[in-house]
Amino acid sequence: MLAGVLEAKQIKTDAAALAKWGKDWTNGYTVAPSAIVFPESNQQVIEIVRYAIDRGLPLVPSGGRTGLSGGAVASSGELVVSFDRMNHILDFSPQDRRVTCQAGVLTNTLQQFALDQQLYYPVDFASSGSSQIGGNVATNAGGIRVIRYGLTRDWVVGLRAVTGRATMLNCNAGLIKNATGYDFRHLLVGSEGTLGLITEVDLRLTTPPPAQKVMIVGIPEVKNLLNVLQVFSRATKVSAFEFFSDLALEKVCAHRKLTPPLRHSVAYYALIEFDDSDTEVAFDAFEQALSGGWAVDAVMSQSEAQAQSLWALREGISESIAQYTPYKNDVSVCIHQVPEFLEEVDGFVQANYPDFEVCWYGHIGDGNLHLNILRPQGMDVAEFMAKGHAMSPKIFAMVAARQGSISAEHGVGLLKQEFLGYSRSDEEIDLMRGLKALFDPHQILNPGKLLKATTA
Ligand code: S2G
Ligand code: ZN
Repeated sequence: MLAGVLEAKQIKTDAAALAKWGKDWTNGYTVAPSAIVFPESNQQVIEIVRYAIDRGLPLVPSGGRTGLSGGAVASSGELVVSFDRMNHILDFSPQDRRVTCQAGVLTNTLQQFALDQQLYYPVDFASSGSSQIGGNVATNAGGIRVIRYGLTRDWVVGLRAVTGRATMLNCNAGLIKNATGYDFRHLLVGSEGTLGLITEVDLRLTTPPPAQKVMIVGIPEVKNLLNVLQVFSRATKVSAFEFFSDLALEKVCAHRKLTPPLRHSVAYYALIEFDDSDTEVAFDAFEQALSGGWAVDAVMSQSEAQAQSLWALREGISESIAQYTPYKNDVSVCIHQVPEFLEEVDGFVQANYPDFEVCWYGHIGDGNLHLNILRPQGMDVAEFMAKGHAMSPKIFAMVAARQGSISAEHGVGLLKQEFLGYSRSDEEIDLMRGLKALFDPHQILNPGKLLKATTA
């Protein structure tokens, strides 16, 4: 296979490799790739695509394999293209404040590189130690500081990708301004490997923020989350505004043997991060929240170590509830709609699935809620997943009624593909199919992900 293109060490077909590189963090799918290849250059990626075209062989791009919608799952003999060996930082321009990474560079390697240049790459999330920048771009990863710094898309100033025509696209090449027609860079960002295999990314960097403070505020009623968001956003330069329910906190404290942050438990907690210089006004903001009856208690970090321990209460949720094989939804609505949407979902689940526990957490600051239903003790995983899948259309109808998104940051992949119509119109999906046919005329790029596969 691919003799003359790849060396033997760049091809794996053993069962352990197929099992490892044939999936991501999404469970419940068959994992059955035909082989894993590890290109080391753009030219090798082009040759792999050409090889796949000649044989009608579907390709699945694979980065850090931290995806949560099955975007990197190979279930039916696909050839997995892993970017593990394309993991070099290729260029850095201090004047442009721009770095060029191969797709396989780990997110936190990029973050550290930026800090070493006295600059900052602000997109961050719990999986940044494993995720690769190519996958972050392919899913337009969001994370915990979108409220201040935006999403991955906002930092991509150029990229190279191999289309399904085995052609290399060099999109925008790091320019800040470029008014020369359709910007394919932004088409490829968030395309989940279905329009092109991203091989290199040009990212702009910014000035590192000043020292940050973290506050956890106890909020008894969900409707007051937004009052607290507003009073802190007015008073401080908010870097993050996360939230989690008392159930989520209970699971993290139990799993990681941590102490709850406040004296008494409360229905919801907001984790707020802001510039250290705003400490005084943050206290004033909290006083306002207290006198408004919106908040009941709070704790503020007094050191970087304490800030990290408060963050651990939020970032540890996903790992702490994994043992309950949660049925996950990652949805977004406009910020003002969050409280009544959350209460509508709660009411629906309690009325129709009384044995389901709803574990809420997420990025309230950008309208993104992670709705995780914990599997009831003793319920079979398959039965639970089937019930979750049957429940999702009802949840998505509530999302659609608010013109929200059925996938805020985790992507569509396999998991949300059949529900795409709750967030995108028939006309839009038809146009997406047209783009897919143009960029991938042989239907070999991650077929069946994002859009239902059509017979080629
Ligand atoms: C988060 C991580 C994945 C999940 O914690 O913000 O995006 O849903 C999630 O558990
Ligand atoms: Zn998230």
